Amino acid sequence: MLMRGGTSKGAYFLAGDLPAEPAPRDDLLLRVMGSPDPRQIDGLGGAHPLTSKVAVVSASADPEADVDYLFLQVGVDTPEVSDRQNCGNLLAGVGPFAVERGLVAAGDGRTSVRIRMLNTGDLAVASFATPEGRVDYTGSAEISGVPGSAAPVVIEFPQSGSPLLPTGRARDLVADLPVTCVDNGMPTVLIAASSLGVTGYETPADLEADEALAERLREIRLEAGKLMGLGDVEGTTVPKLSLLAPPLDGGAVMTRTFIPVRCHTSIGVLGAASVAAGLRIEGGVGRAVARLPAGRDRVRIEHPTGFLDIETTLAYDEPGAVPVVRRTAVVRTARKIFDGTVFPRPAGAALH
Ligand code: NQM
Repeated sequence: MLMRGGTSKGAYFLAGDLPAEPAPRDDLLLRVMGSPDPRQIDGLGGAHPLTSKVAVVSASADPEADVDYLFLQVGVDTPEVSDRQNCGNLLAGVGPFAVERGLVAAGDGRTSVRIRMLNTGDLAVASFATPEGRVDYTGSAEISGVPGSAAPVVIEFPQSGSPLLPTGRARDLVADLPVTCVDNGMPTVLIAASSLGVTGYETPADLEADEALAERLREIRLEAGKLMGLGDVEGTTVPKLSLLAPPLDGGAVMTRTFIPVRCHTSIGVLGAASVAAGLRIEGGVGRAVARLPAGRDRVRIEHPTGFLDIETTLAYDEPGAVPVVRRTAVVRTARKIFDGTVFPRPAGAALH
């Protein structure tokens, strides 16, 4: 099934319909999406990392979850399929897909699906409208980056298993630049845009065209990846890099997020959750840039095409300690676009 999940689009599969072993599965998915090819002309992919995604869903053996969700990022112009990051946008389609495929019975009017996210091991609970036992995709919820409106999918993340500050510090000096390395579901490096000599209000296309910036970001990412315990991150999609600038439209902060080479046209859900929690860290680089709403858990993250509201509840075990994120919540929408049979490029077809 082809679905839009939040501001991304991907192919959703039942795990049982794909080879169980990663190597033949990934080979098949590359051929399904039309990769490697910058235009993905011979497959389902949309020629951008945000539209070259796969969700693999199955019934869960875990008593805490109804379904398991494995996210796979399929390279556009590289023959790579990676399970090293999660995707909170495709996550929005997982609950509806599970109901569509009969993995979860629709509730009376509304359905909640408990989802084990296999990439991180964390849990999410998605709830959405199911009048008369069917998923209703129509509704009045609007999210920035998607035209029109659709039914809201409310997603809650109970406490994440990973430490909020992977380096153990609120601020690190990486490639001679102050950064805050944070992980509230997505490893992300926060950097004040001004410290890189940009405003943070440029268009994604202008930022992507800046070769000196790209080289600087690459350097920062490789060093930050090691500090965050991710090892050699060359060729991987995490950590992401979020450039922060003061808000323009009443939010807490303006962002330009590199994922990690292309600049996001909006911002990822878990990326935004990580930014939202990271801004609130005492001594972090976001503190001087952001305008945080006093006494409120909801933080509005501005991005190139609008904003994303994230609720994070932080708890301090002792005053001054690194906080623990108790709960994160977000509203997304999803839509079934197409359901049918995909005909992958034949195996072994020569690529030039
Ligand atoms: O951060 C893009 C997206 C994402 C990931 C990326 C995402 C998230 O917008 O949860 O959703 O950061 O590669 O789909």
